[in-house]
Amino acid sequence: MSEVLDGRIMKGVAGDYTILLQNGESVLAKPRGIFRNRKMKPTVGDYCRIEPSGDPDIPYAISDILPRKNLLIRPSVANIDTLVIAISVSEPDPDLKLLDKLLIVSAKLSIRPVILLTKTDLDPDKAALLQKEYQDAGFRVLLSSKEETISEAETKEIFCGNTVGIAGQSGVGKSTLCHRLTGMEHIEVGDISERLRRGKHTTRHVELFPFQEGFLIDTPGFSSLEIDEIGLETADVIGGYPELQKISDRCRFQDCRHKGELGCMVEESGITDGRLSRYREFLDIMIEKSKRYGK
Ligand SMILES: Nc1nc2c(ncn2[C@@H]2O[C@H](COP(=O)(O)OP(=O)(O)OP(=O)(O)O)[C@@H](O)[C@H]2O)c(=O)[nH]1
Ligand SMILES: [Mg+2]
Ligand SMILES: [Zn+2]
Repeated sequence: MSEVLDGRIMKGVAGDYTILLQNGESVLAKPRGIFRNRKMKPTVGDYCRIEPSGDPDIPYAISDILPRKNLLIRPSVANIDTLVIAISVSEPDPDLKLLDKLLIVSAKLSIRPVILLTKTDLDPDKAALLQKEYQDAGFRVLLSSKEETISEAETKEIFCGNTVGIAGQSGVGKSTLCHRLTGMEHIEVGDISERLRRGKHTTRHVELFPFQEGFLIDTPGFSSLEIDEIGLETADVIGGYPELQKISDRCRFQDCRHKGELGCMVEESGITDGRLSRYREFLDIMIEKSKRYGK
């Protein structure tokens, strides 16, 4: 009988996957052809079953992927409990549309969102404003700067026993945080290659690191994320706006979309002008999309 082992996918580069086994050992594996037929791609974060492959270079083959709790398309990660959405106050300027889109996706997949404002040293006033805007909306907001990162108590609360993905624009400091938390040297951070004068060091692969009895997943940065290309429906948009959800039953019409309808109580929600206009923009895009596809 062949030896079957259970593990978790930590990393996948050019079709070769690194699997962390229950005994703490990491091994290399290639997926069996069956996944291509099933149109299922092994994804970092997946729990899988492996068997010896007979190939000395890649000694194992992934024979099964266990049912997923959730699957995030961008970044591509499976089975996460929490998504840390990293956004810098400056360099690069905060992309609040991207932040709101990731909040919508998290709500849809029942993933707990945590907002991490980075580089607060570069503009403390802007950091305070953004922190207030998103805290008032109902989100957990953490801060980190050159001098200080998230506290030990926060680290415990967010990470302990959980699988936590970190996502956000390129250059906001995702890898810097992973590096500071885990102390692992091989995480790719901008500074390292600056020293080698090779220009900016961008993370190219999703990678999972054991951390705090759970896992931390570093991901490559976004350039763009289109609201109508990530498997969302019109009704999902409001999920990113808890302050609007709270007042929905006070509006005159039960199906009020808070777009200026008669008797809409949107002003009681305390939503900021910026968040309201982003909500309305996303809703319009999704309504247009559903018209195009006739549903
Ligand atoms: N001033 C300041 N710079 C920071 C801070 N955190 C990270 N940086 C710098 O920002 C640059 C980018 O950091 P990375 O951690 O590589 O960013 P990333 O989000 O992983 O970027 P990608 O891998 O491209 O997605 C590096 O030069 C860091 O040193 C911070 O809190 N303050
Ligand atoms: Mg990175
Ligand atoms: Zn309304």
